[in-house]
Amino acid sequence: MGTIVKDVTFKNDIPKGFLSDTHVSYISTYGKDKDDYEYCMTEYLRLSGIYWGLTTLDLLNNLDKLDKAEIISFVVSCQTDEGGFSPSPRHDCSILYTLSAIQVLCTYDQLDAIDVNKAIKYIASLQNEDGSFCGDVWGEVDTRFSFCAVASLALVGRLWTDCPINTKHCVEFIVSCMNFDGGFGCRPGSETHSGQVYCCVGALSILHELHHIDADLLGWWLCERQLPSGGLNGRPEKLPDVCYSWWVLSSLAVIGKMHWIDQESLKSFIIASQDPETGGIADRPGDMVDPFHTLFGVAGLSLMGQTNLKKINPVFCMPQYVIDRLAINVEILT
Ligand code: GRG
Ligand code: ZN
Repeated sequence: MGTIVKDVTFKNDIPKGFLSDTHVSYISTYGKDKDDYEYCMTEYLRLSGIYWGLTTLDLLNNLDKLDKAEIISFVVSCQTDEGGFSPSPRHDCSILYTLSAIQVLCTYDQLDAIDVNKAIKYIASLQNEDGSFCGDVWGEVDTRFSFCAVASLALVGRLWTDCPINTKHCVEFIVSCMNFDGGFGCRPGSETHSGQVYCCVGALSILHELHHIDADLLGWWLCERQLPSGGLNGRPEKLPDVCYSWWVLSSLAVIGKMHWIDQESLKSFIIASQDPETGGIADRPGDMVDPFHTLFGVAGLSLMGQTNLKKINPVFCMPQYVIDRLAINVEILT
């Protein structure tokens, strides 16, 4: 007996093309009303929210719609005594928001606004003997945090010069999370998930250690994430979701296998997930839009060469011109 494929179908009234202007207005007005319910409820991830919105607007050639001085002073106010960044003032710091802070400041070319050395010490303090990283002082280990550490250090220029972490052990830990299907999980023995694949492939690409990957095996698992609707899921038996247009597609881009999926049908899935009235992109057609899925939809379209969008870097999920300005060279397989 065959397995039933879980997927979505499109209604008739889906948008026809990419609604660039509506996304600019959705992101640039998001958070203007500080009493808005959704805005208040997302305080615990604000700094990453700023990175999502700022990157989307930059890709859409509208970075000037945001108040640069206000954003930089907010980022500065999130650096804690430990050196890491919290999502909002008075929250706990973690390596996740530390990466977001560094990404925002790199895009604005304003790293000097914060105490970079203190942030670097914080990141290094989270590495364990086996090379893995904790996300914060509470001790959870996850390959997401390995990516955050490696990406942050590369962005501040401390991965190749005066590096404060053990990169050999860092690579060994990531490789120990590789599975029989070519993919990666959170920790050794954990199930492969596209989000973790993005993190591990990205960290190995920054470190120029992609030879550890079996690109044919991983490419096969990644391209099997595409469903008849054109959308991609995060692992077998799951529904498609626009954010996997980033986690899966960027991983395929890094291992040189983006042509293994049907890009036209993926574009249609992202286009169908836009809301023409509010602007923004949802996880799938008909759902509520949010800044997270808006970034990853726009970023996916940028990777697939959508016109009038800035080019994105598949590893850092930041505009390529920022990565070029920092002279960072990631490894990409061809
Ligand atoms: C610079 C873009 C960027 C990110 C920083 C934190 C991080 C590094 C990456 C996160 C990667 C990740 C784990 C993404 C997955 C997010 C997600 C949609 C999780 C939901 O997982 P499930 O299993 O959902 O609950 P599914 O789709 O499988 O039903
Ligand atoms: Zn999602």
